[in-house]
Amino acid sequence: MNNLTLVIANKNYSSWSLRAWLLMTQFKVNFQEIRIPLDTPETPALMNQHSPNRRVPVLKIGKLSVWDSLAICETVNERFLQGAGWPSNPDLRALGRSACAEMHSAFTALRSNMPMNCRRMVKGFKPDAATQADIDRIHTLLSDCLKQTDGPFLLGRFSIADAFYAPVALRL
Ligand SMILES: N[C@@H](CCC(=O)N[C@@H](CS)C(=O)NCC(=O)O)C(=O)O
Repeated sequence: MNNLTLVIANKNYSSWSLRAWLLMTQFKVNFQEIRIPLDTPETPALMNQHSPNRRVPVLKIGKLSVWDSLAICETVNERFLQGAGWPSNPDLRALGRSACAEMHSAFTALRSNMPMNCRRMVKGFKPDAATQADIDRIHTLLSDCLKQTDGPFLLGRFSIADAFYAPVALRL
């Protein structure tokens, strides 16, 4: 047993949770899952109990807590995947890391105007200019990644970059 627990919110709404969960599930890492429902009276106390920054996802490795989806994915890659979470080619790794960092620090219009909810279909949605600019940038970024290999995933084999951009595909 790895003594691993991933604390997440509902995967339908929490794109950051989904990213860590997808990586660990796709690579068949053995972990337990604790789900904290968002926006309930119990949410703040549960966040306090499980998360250093009162946000999810959090990965618990024994007594160690790792928070933030990107830190979790890198830690899982290093400790449990022997590096298989990134391509072996260093240029592709750098591209994937750039793409994930950009996901982390950008696309604010897309995130606020196109929230993740796989169960909901929106008819007649017209993105505003800022949202359209995010969509255009994502299209360019993903196309640039896909051009590098024969696929089938963004950088060839499934990688952390796919875990990071799957929720974006769901938003679109
Ligand atoms: N940058 C963080 C973002 C984490 C985040 O904002 N998580 C949201 C859920 S998607 C959260 O925990 N919100 C707390 C709350 O709504 O009470 C990451 O990548 O993990």
